[in-house]
Amino acid sequence: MNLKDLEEEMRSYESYSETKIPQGFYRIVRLDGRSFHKVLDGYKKPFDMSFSTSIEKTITNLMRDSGFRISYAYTQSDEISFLLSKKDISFENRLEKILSVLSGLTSSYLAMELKKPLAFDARMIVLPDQEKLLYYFIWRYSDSLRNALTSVTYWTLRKEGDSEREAMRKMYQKGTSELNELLRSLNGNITDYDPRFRYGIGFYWDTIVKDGYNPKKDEKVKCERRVVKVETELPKNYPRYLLWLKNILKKENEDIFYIPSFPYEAALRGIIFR
Ligand SMILES: Nc1nc2c(ncn2[C@@H]2O[C@H](COP(=O)(O)OP(=O)(O)OP(=O)(O)O)[C@@H](O)[C@H]2O)c(=O)[nH]1
Ligand SMILES: [Mg+2]
Repeated sequence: MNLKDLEEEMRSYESYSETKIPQGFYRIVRLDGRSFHKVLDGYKKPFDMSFSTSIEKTITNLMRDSGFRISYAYTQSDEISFLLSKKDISFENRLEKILSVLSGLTSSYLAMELKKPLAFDARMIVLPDQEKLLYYFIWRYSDSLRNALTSVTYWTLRKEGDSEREAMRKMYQKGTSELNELLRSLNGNITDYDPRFRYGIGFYWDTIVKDGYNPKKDEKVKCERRVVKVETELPKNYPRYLLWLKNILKKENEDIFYIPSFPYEAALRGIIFR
């Protein structure tokens, strides 16, 4: 027995280190803030613009500097979805590496912004085709609408003097249309809030042309630069969001060439799109 044997044996206990994501799939990493109800204690409820700006900076930094090729990112509440480009071959698709590095980087960027320790959990979503990829993003978008409606209704009840328990009781088991009704009866209006808090925020790549200078030839030149664009006013209904997303992903060569029909359409109807 020598040290090489020890190394080999010990490595054999790294049970998941060789777990790889199968090739040819769309990969999305979704991060969710751990116990953010505590981390964001003292921030404005239900929505805080400075927190939103911090998340915005965090995601922009991640897209620029993480070393991963991220085609699109979407955030709502305390969660972030990163779509990895099909051209991204970081860590040879090793699951543990991708999840831990992305969540570590995101946590440290945001911790620097908020000036306190925090963490994001991470999961990998592996999608078989472009149809399911688009469904995924509508799902998170509709979750954002529902979350926003729930938070606004809850905090409107609280402002009206209800205790935590009373507010929860009035909202118990209510669907989206009933919550909308309840909110209207309280003269609350979801459109009073910035669209980013209702629809979430999208991040994508764009190319801009800038004036530059070539010192060797002593002449003005045009330079192309890739920049991260932040969309804080996403389309206000899901068919238009789909179309918008399709165009963004097409520019990133993600092969999105058709808009699927959406079998969950009826289920989404309860959410009032404005
Ligand atoms: N004050 C404030 N809180 C926010 C804002 N956005 C998100 N949050 C908080 O983040 C929480 C996100 O929900 P969850 O992810 O289900 O709850 P969590 O506390 O992070 O718990 P786990 O994710 O299960 O660890 C919300 O319940 C809010 O408490 C904001 O703009 N302002
Ligand atoms: Mg959370």
